[in-house]
Formats: sequence, C-alpha cells, structure tokens
Amino acid sequence: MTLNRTAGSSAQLGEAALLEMYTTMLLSRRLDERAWALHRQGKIAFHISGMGHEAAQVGAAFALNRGVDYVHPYYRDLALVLAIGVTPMDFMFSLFGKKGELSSGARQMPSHFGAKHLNIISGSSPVATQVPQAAGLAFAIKYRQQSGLVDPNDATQPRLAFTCLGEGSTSQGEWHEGMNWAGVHKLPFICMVQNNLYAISVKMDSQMGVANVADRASAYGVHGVWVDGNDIFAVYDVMREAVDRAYNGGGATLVEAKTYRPVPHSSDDDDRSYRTREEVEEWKKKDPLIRMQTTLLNEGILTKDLINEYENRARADVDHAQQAAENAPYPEALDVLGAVYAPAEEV
Ligand SMILES: Cc1ncc(C[n+]2csc(CCOP(=O)(O)OP(=O)(O)O)c2C)c(N)n1
Ligand SMILES: [Mg+2]
Repeated sequence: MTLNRTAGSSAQLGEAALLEMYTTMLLSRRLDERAWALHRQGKIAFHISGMGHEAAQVGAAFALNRGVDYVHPYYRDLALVLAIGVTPMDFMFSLFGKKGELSSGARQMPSHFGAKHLNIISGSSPVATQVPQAAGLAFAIKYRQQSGLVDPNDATQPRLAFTCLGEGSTSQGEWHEGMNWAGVHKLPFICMVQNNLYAISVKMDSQMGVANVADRASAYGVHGVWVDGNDIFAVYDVMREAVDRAYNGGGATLVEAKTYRPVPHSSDDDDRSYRTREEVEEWKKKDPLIRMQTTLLNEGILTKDLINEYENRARADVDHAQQAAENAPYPEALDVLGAVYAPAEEV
C-alpha cells in the first residue's frame, strides 16, 4: 500500500494534527482491548467494539468542526467520539454503569455515546433510527440559516449533521427515509456507512443487490462516494469534500467507508460460527492503526521513541480511567427517575 498524500486535503494536515489523529486511534484501540478483557474477567456486562474502524472514524472526525457540528454516532464509534472530546474516563464510567456517566446517567447500555456539551446526540438501540433524526437536525440547521436566525458562516454554530451506521442497517426503512429527506431538501448532512461486510453473522450480499452502498446515493439525489475505510487520509479527503459541500449549500453526501471488524460483533457473539479464521487473519494485515503508524514512521513524523511514549501514555490513561470507574459509586436507585419525570415542584 502506498499513500499519495501529495494530492487531496490530507496533504495539508500539519504534524500536530497527524500525531493527534494517531494518538486518538491508539487510545481508542487500547481502551477497546481493555473493555474486552474486563468483560472476560466478569467485571462488565457488555462490550461492543470499534476495533478496525478507527481510521474511518478519526479521518471523519478531523474533517468536521469538532464539538460544534452535530454528530449522531452508532455503537462502534468510540474513536469518533474520543476525537471529538469524550474522555477515557467517560467511556469507562459507561462500561461500569457508574454514577455521573456522561451519555445517560448510566441508563443506556455502554457505547450509546452522547455528550450534550459536544453536540453528540445519544442514539437508540434500534439500528438506523439515528439517520432520520440526524437528517432532522440538518433540516433544522438549514431552516435556522434560511430564516436568518443564524449566520450560515458562523463557525460557532452547527453547520451540518453527521451520522454513522453499518451496512447491514441500511436495510432498515429509517435509513431510506432519512436519506430521501436529505436529498429532497438538499440538507447539510453526511451519512457515513462503515461497511465491515457483516451484520452480526449476515453477509452484505444478503442485505443488498448492489456492490457498493454508495451506489444507492443517486436514487436519493445525494452525492455518493466509497472509500478505503482503513486509509485514514483517503477518508479525510472524501470527508473534507463532503463537509465543504454541506457548508456551501451543495447538499448531502453518502460516504461508504469499506472496512472490517476483526473481532466478534459484541461480547455476546462467537464469530467462528460464520467466518473463517483465515479471512480474519487476512484482514488483520490491513490494520488501520499499524498502517498509519507505518506511514508516519516513513514520513519521519513518528519515531520509535515517540511510539513508545504514546503507547505508555495510552496505557496509563486507560489504567487511570478504569481505576476511577471501578472506585466510583453506582447511581442512587432513585436517580433512575431523573430526566424522565419532572420534579414535583415543576409539574
Ligand atoms: C432494528 C434492529 N434490528 C436488529 C437489531 C440487532 N442488531 C444490533 S447490531 C446489528 C447488526 C448491524 O450490522 P451493521 O449495520 O452492518 O453494523 P455493524 O455492527 O456491522 O457495524 C443487529 C442486527 C437492532 N439493534 N435493531
Ligand atoms: Mg456491518
């Protein structure tokens, strides 16, 4: 694999941004690995992994106005939300379901990421429901801009809505409805399908009769593009184009990032029942984290010493976050009623 970074927006990325992209992917991977270990130790009830998807997610995040543009993620988007500002501590608190958990006060399952202060919208478990919701956010953005309530060039305001889902989830009606709405209204909207070839055990060719999810874009009147989702620079480039389109009134984009999930669907799945070990091993050779590390080493941006330093830092961050979450109390039983029922005095 050779990267041509003389062309495309990623050629403009400075050293600091490149290293932040790398360390975000690394942190996500180490947190994710720890979550699997904690599950096998019986310390947490459930984990669903973003492993293998980190380049697609971090490449996408860096193209956005992070913390300002609306992001409606799905359960694999750990690296995406870390890039936007969710912390290892936030993630560990959600794994352990501890008091103060960021997304929902520990009501939701882990990896239902939400952070009001970062404009990350918490999703529901039924897959694809985030798509019409995100298209609705994009509609609100356009409406507010056209009504003169906000300046379309004001970078302190959300100027697009970005959402993600898997390729299998595009079989849901909600996906088609959201995409259609985005096309009809030319919305500032980007939908990224992280195509890892499987929906749990169901292969892609059982979900659709087209070779690429992106082929469906023209049916909705949106721009469609597929990209190697394990190549962070290629993802960044197509995302920059999609972001420019959204910011400049050019309408919505469907980005299909082709990738792979090298681990089972979740902590409750055994992938040996539906795919060969050879297939998994082949894909592990395309690991996006190693790929980025190699590129940055070749470019002289990373050194062996820096790699070790970042590795130690990531592991220390994970240890620290785990310890804090293990030591934290559970929510009070009555907290379950908060944010569901208004306090009596407000009724
Ligand atoms: C409406 C609905 N049906 C079924 C499920 C159970 N379910 C959770 S994830 C998943 C697979 C989704 O696969 P895909 O969209 O390809 O995403 P991936 O997990 O591969 O990233 C299924 C069937 C669900 N959460 N919601
Ligand atoms: Mg999938």
